[in-house]
Amino acid sequence: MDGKILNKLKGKTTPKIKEPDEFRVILLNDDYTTMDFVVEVLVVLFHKDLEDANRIMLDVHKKGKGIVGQYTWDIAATKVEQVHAAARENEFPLRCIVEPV
Ligand code: TYC
Repeated sequence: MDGKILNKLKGKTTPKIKEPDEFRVILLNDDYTTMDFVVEVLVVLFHKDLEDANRIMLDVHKKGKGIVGQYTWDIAATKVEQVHAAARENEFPLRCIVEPV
């Protein structure tokens, strides 16, 4: 049965608000960015502790990519820009991407 009709029958209204969509920031491996730089990025830009930062960096290094975190669109897009700006400044090819959850 149609959801709205069913809701009416039950005396409910269709919810008009929903949680904001979430996006994953995915870090990509490369052969040139130093491990230390990746760890620094994870600590400074993503507020990971050293242990988490090392774990994520090694996971990306071994598997080719890995999830750094899940954010709303604006935050995710800003993180990606910040990573690319820091990488560019330090002449590393480090890349990250956003994907919908
Ligand atoms: N593969 C790099 C190295 O061996 C380290 C690295 C890890 C680079 C994670 C990017 O997202 C990355 N120096």
